[in-house]
Amino acid sequence: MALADSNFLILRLLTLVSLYISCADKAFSIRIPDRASTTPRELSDQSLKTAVFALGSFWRSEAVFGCLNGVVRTTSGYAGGSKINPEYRSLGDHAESVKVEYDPKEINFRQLLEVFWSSHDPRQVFGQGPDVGNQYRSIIFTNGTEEGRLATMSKEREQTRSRSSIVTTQIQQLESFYPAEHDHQKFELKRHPLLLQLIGNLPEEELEMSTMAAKLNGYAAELCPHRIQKQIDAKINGIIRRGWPVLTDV
Ligand code: MHO
Repeated sequence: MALADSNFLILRLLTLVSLYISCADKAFSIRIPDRASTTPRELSDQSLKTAVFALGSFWRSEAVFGCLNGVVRTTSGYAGGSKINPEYRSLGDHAESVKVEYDPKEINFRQLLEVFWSSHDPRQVFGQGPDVGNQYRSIIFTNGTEEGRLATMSKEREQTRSRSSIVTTQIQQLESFYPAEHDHQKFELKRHPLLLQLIGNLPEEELEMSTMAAKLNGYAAELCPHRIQKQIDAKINGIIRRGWPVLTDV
């Protein structure tokens, strides 16, 4: 088949696939990538809020928060230290962190805190599981006194749950957040070429801004809430059952 023909066929099949999938959850739909619409148009950046957390490897942290409804964008990065322009191999005193941009009409800081506490073990000292080191420490970054108050209250609650061990989580006013290198953004999603293909193999900058990529990143790591994980499973299986365009000839 000529290259132009096969491209056309793939485009047609993709169109059918995108028509087939109805979008029950507006934050997640698989469709032909529309280069201009990968960032939610209806939300201007001013209406979004930002939260930053450190809870172990940022590959995992980004996946945990990316899957939540109301989270618009996630970015892996470095925060909590003093080194200027940290890098993965020399991050100095920073902690691996995730920046979460969210729509406060859909999810709030209190709910994000709940996800924070339930997604790691804040009693572990100097790391999380096999990831050992200061860069994996647990931190809630705050922006203003109200967030500081909510963070402190939630930490006290967490501490009363287990009196025998100390909750190591620090609460800090956010100073700077340095985005990590591209390789560390949507890391879990990038391990799944099929999923990348499903959203149209977006260029790196678009992938990093995309709400759907943030969500699929959580799905790829199997870190979405059960209901969302199943919902995405069903959509993807539906696509495959109905004949995902597999290129058999070139
Ligand atoms: N357990 C991970 C940690 C990577 S992290 C982004 C690893 O495979 O090394 O620091």
